[in-house]
Order: sequence, then structure tokens, then C-alpha cells
Amino acid sequence: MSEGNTRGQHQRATPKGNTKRSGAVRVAVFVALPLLVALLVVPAKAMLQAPAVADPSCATANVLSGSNFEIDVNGNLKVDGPDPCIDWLANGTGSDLRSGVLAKADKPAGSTDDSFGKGTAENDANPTIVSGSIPPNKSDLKVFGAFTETTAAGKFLELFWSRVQNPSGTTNMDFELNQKFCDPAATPTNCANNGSGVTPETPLRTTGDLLITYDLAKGGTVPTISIRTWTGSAWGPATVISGAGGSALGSVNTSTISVADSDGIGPLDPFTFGEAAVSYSALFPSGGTCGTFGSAYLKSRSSDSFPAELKDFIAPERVHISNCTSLTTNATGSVTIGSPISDTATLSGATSDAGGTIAFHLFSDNQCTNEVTTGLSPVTVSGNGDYNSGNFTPTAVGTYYWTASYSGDANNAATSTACGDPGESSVVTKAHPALSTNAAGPVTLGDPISDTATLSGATSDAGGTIAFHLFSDNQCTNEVTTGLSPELGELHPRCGRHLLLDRQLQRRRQQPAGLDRVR
Ligand SMILES: [Ca+2]
Ligand SMILES: [Ca+2]
Ligand SMILES: [Ca+2]
Repeated sequence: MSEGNTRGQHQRATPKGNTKRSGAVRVAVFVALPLLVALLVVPAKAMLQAPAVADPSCATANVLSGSNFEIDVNGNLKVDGPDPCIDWLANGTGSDLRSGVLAKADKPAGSTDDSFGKGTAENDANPTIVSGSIPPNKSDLKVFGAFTETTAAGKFLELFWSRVQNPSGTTNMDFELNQKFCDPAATPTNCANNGSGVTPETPLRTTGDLLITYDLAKGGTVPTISIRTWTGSAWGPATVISGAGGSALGSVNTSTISVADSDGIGPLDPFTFGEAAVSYSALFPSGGTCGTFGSAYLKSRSSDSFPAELKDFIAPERVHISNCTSLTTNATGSVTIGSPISDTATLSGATSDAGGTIAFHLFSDNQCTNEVTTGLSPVTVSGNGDYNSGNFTPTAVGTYYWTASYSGDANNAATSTACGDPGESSVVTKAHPALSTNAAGPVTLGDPISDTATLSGATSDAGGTIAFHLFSDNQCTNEVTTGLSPELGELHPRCGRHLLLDRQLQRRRQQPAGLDRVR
């Protein structure tokens, strides 16, 4: 659990924003934000999971193609359009933040507010953190938000920033997505060096981390959304992803947002709230392996210039932003030879209209090197759910090992199960056939006797022999030497799997008829 999410430990801020801190809590909480507080105590891992949204798509004007999330021309948090339109709030005026929305408040403006200092710029891998250097005007951040949305058309990341007031000049907000999350107590090696004597807050960057920049010109109402990738030592060049046909869309509020229209985050003056939707196609380029970001945070930059110094930031929050799909499998456990086995794969994390196929492979060894020819075809995928391989009937006993591979498609990464995964072996055991017998008799002394054994429950190609023994007493202790040989089995054409064996046998003259014992 990330810091600041522990129920009951929040300290109420004074109206001027001075927040007492308990040892484990570093999230500032506004007096007017009871509902936001409630959301902040939800375990971060559960926060960024959006339910699938069915067609048709949101009919309001300003949504990113494929998304149903309102990036209103005049940015706001309430739902304006009809279902299936969504926004930061669950519904219209007066409603709470939508389930799954991450809303992280900054420390209150003033002497305790953490910010970047000493000329720290975006390309500094170890940004310097200072306290109290942000005057409550330009760049003083308030709350940032994140939400992940899955629709039939794909997955989207929505982001918002809010600030204390509207300064003159440009608006430059940077959202950083990191693979690592910095928890100084639990995972200090995930943390950057934020300065001597400073408890680190920002994560160590990993190649492939992303910076989503929101740049609004002075007097502008439509921000430019760009994306940069961490190369290992610096941010790579900016790629503009907004604009016509783009994979991102942003907006800013041009009128006041009331308390009731913001679940208490407001009131927000014009130009103090900005929102953006970004397609996963911009976050996770196709053709690569799937990826996951575990940390997100917001910072304000002092000007349009990318190397300009950074100002305020809202400490990173744990998130789960991923295009990875996952397959779990459950194979037939144990069967008797002659019965079919199959595997069922459960696809999750994919878009609701996920296509592609799942191929099932069967191996006769636990290293999955000897593949068994099953003749099974790949199964066509239609969204998340269970997919069965179809039946295959092994012809030899033993333990069999399944693997399943999802091909992926344009919106969903490929994934496979590993050899030896739990629930991925099927044991094929020997058949347990039964014998029943029917001895001939009674006969007249001098006539032959015989026994007929009926074998059932064996495989159709059962081999081996059946041996007949004859005794002269009802305890079967005195065996009679018959000279009979064990019989090789052969299939009786009229009796299916039942094997009929006949053998002429000379009956002992002194034994009463009908007491032949055969086993
Ligand atoms: Ca909106
Ligand atoms: Ca709206
Ligand atoms: Ca701050």
C-alpha cells in the first residue's frame, strides 16, 4: 500500500492549508474534500481498473476516438452526455468521483509544500526536492488525477491537473509515468536521490519511462499533448500526440467549476483545471512486449521551454497502467486412458473486443520438448473469458503438459503460459478392467468342462493374457493340473470390448458336476 492511503490517519488541514503530519502520512487533505479522502484510502492497486464499456460510444463532441471519457471543450469533471459517456465524477452535479479514479492532493500551499528547486529541470535524473519555495500563485499544484478506461475499441489513460490559481503566461504540466515506484522504506533502491538529507519521493527512472506534457499557450484553450521517452540518461524528443487524428486529446476549464461539480476539489477558477485522454497506442507502441507503469506524478514547469526549471510537484502515487494481457489455465486433471483431456485458458486484461487466437500445445515431458500431435486448432478469441482447447484422447498413459499462447491483436499484447504452470498437467492412468467368469456344467462324467472369462473396461487394443486355474476344493487350495496355457486376448467381433475365451478342459471324473472352480 502506498503512503497516504491508510484509512484513519489523515490529518485535517486548516482553512489556510496547514496540515499536520503523522509519521506515515504525507498526503495533504482539504477540509472540503471528504469524498476525495475516501477515495484516497482505496488501495492504490485497485484504483486504476475501469470496467469495460459497451458500444455505442459517447456521443458528446469532445472525446478521443474510441474513448467514452468527456474531455469537455470547457474542461470539467461532471458527466454531461448520455450513457455511455463518463467523466471524473460518476454522474452529474453533486455526484462522487467515479470508482477507480485516483485523485492525489498535494501538500498544502505554503511552507510545507514540497517542490523542485535549485534549478532542477526535466532531464535531471535526480531532481532536487525543497520545501516552501512555491509561492501560492504560479505553478502551485492542488490535485492530480488518473483513470484507466477500457472500451471495445481500446484502452485509454485519462489525466487531470488542478492548481491553486490562474497565473499569467503559459501553462506547462508534465505527467511522469515510471515503471518503478519509490517507497523509501520498502524499496529504497527504486528511489532517486532527491538531495542530501531529503527523504526521496521520486522514482529512479527506467529506460522506457514516459513523460506526457500538457502545454497551453498564453490565452489558449486547446493544449498540445506530447510524449517523451526516457532513454536511460535523458528524455528523448517530444512527439506531439494531440491534434487531428491524434492519440491524445486535452482541454482546460474556461469557466469556474463549483464544489458540487468537482466532488469537493473545487471551486476551481477558470484555467485551473486541465484534463487529457491518451490512447494506450501512444503509451505502448505496437510490436513490442507489453509494459506496465507502477508510478505516476504531476509537476509544473516554469515555461514552454523543456529545459526550463521545474516548480511544484505532487508526489508520485502507485498506479497500475498496463497493456499486458494475462492467461491462466486449468487443464483436465486425471483421466483413465481412453478418455479425453482438454485445457481451458482464461484471458484477462484484454479489451472487450479482443481478437486473435489462443493456441494450445500438449507435451509428453515436463520440459515441454516432446510435443504431442493433437490435431487441435487455435481457438478464436472474442474478448476476455474462458477458451477451451477441445478434446484430445491420448493413446498412452503418463503425465501430459499443456501450454497456451494468446496471439494478441492491435490493442492487446500477446501472452503465453509457461511449461509446468500450476493446473497445466493432465495425468492419464491405466484402465482398470474387470473379469467375470461363467464355467460350463454340469456335464456327464467323461465330457469336457471349460470356463469363459469376460473382460470389460479395458482399452480396445488391450493385450496381455488371461490364465485359468482349476481346483478340486472350494477353498481353491488343491490345484488341478490342466495343462492349459494362458490365453492371448482377441476381440470378440460381436461383443465390443468384451473378450471371450473358450478352452476345452477334461473334467476330472471324481468331481461332482457343477463344482468346477475357476478364477
Ligand atoms: Ca471532463
Ligand atoms: Ca463533462
Ligand atoms: Ca508539492
